[in-house]
Amino acid sequence: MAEKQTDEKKSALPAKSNFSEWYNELLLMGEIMDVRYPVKGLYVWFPFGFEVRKLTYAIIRELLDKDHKEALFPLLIPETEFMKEAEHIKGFENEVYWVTHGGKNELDVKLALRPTSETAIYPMYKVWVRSHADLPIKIYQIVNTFRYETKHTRPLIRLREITSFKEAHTVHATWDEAAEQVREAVRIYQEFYRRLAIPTIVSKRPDWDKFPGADYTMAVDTLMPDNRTLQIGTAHHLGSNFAKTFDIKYEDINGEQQFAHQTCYGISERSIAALISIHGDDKGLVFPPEAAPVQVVIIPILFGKSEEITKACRDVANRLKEYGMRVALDESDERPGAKYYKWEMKGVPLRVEIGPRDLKNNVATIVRRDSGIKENIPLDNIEQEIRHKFEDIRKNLLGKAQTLLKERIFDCGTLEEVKDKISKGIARIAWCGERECGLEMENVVGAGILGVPEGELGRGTGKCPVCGKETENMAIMAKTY
Ligand code: A5A
Ligand code: ZN
Repeated sequence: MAEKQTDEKKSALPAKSNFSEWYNELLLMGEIMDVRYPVKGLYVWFPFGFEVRKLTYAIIRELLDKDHKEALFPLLIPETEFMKEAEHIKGFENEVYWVTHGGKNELDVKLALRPTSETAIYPMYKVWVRSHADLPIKIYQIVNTFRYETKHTRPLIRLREITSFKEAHTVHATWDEAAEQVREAVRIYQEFYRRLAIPTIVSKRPDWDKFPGADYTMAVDTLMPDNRTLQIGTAHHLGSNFAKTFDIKYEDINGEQQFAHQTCYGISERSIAALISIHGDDKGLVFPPEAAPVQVVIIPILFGKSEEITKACRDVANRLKEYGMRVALDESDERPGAKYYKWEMKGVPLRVEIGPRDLKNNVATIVRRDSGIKENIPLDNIEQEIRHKFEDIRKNLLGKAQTLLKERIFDCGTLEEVKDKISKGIARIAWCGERECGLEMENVVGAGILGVPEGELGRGTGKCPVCGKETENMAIMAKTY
């Protein structure tokens, strides 16, 4: 497949300003996902894309492994368990795929393909939780889940088989401890996205948009290049709603039986959709070094003294590899220009060129993918020099993305203004917090309220555009994926 593509005349990547076409073409040319699988909403990871997934998920694993345990629960959920929590069923029943037959035999109890795993995990939590000494429990799994999505499906963004669903499920003694865990989950996701140089906005979802069965939902959103927001993570306080339906009880210090309190939080390959979309440019993929399958590509610039240059390039490649970097040395017969093009498409953060003049001065020429800036660095301590550049690159990518986000948040005084601005980004407007007002605002604008964001963004003064009440809460509204 990869070979075949290079044989054919290369078609150019559409400009990023044409986001939808750019995105689809980039997934193929960058060898992230193949969209030609013959089932709607199901896509195939190319090996290169899967490498990006591995590196990205290594970060979330690292963050969770500090105080969570990884486990693995079954894909199939018996209808009898699935149907226990009324709100949860209402939220998911139209999205569930059912297994009804084993061979030619109809099953006595239908089996749901998990759309999410509360109802697979909580029957086991009922068995596992006995005493306050068993708490807290913090478990996560990374699995595929299935949702019969009826909105427009899109690779990495809205899937019917979510292939990389990281879901954590925690159990606590008290409601307050669970609330603290929700905050902790949000902090973990913020750190995860900081490492990927993706700016985020955290907000509490309005009541009508919370997770089915939750007391409340905290969401992490980012703004995509086409000015729509993408929800790239959520953390839910489940109260004791599921504990009551699944009978998850613990004996407290006084020997009394108490219902447990729970949280769950999840991310998916939407994290990779955001990574690619936010950093990519007209030349292709751009990765922060931590997520880059190839971090450094070395390109020999051969004029005359080829042997010496070849030797120097191989030497640098080995040194960087030994230093722990992911390195490609491109010794193919292609011309340097063609090599640049190819590795730029692949998002390699740093290109190292070594030519006769560089060698004479004992330097290498490095070119950054994020900024295009070219400079000479001494060969003697090239490892440390490059390592420092990596951190600069991540910071620069995050800074650029943050600026682009800030420029697209618009303060609005009226719903008319919101309507006007919403095609350009996120609209910020006072909201009294009442359900009726919120629903009316959504109605008039034709877009959703994401919530009242945490921090500065959510604070201000103004009058609710529906009831006119003075408020200090600012809500954000946006077109969403
Ligand atoms: N059990 C909880 C964690 C849960 O299922 N929450 S959730 O429904 O909000 O999903 C978690 C995250 O998965 C969402 O915030 C979103 O980023 C992602 N997600 C949800 N549906 C998706 C889909 N069809 N395709 C890709 N990602 C999806
Ligand atoms: Zn109001």
